[in-house]
Amino acid sequence: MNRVAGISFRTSRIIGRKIFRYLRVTSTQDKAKKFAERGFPEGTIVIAETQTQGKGRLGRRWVSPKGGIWLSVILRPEIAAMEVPKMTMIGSLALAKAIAELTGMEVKVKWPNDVLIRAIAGGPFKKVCGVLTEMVLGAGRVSYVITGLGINVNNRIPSALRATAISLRDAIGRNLPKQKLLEKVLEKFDKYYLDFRKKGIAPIMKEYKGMSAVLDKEVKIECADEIIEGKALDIDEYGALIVETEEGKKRVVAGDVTIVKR
Ligand code: BT5
Repeated sequence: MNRVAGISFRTSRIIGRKIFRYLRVTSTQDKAKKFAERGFPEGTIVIAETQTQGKGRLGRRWVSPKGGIWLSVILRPEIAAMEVPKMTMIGSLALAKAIAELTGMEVKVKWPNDVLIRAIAGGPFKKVCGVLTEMVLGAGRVSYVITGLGINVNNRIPSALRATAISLRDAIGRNLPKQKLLEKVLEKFDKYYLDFRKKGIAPIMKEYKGMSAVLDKEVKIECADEIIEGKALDIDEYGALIVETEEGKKRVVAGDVTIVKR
């Protein structure tokens, strides 16, 4: 049983069985990687009050001031490299379900790694969480995976990001108890991760698609070397987005999605 500030995680069987807490780190991803290299078990978590070099995808910065939840989970799934995006889906779904259950808000997942909420009914959905999955390969297979979860809880959002980003406090109008949310997120992550190990990704994918902000929408996707426009049709079993474009169906494995208003 792990204790975090007096709260017991009785429900968490794998995820959160060891928790390392820090006031300030460069990035919880890097700390978790060091622990993984030293052989720490699956489910080990690194959590920090602030990150000085919080990371997004493709070397982008993740703003991580006090008041948010910034954590990384060590995973050791027996999967091929092309299955690793499934860990991002598990993380996003766990975050979305935890927030929806605790706040009663409408929550959406935006492929591939965002969780969205909105402050007012009918208003725009904005990013409240981001997920970053990094993997390390050894002997031709996945040696371990670090899945990082960033949640804007009671932290201030810098003005430059306010058009697209939001905190739970901004949406609810009051501070949210961080411990309670953390416990819920770990409980959900544990549940979905165990489900994945037992039954594969299909049941998780079904729930993920049910909360999707992009499916059936006209989208523009900025990929590394091209921009793809079309209708988001489906997400396949490897977590790739299937888009109907003027040149036919395309399978997109990574990119930044904008929903195009028509
Ligand atoms: C992500 O990248 O969304 C992944 C974020 C993962 C953060 C967690 S925190 C714990 C762990 N340790 C880390 O160092 N990272 C993980 P991406 O989709 O590339 O989005 C990055 C973009 O989101 C930036 O370029 C900004 O535009 C925007 N952004 C930065 N900070 C934000 C924030 N706090 N909330 C919302 N949007 C933000």
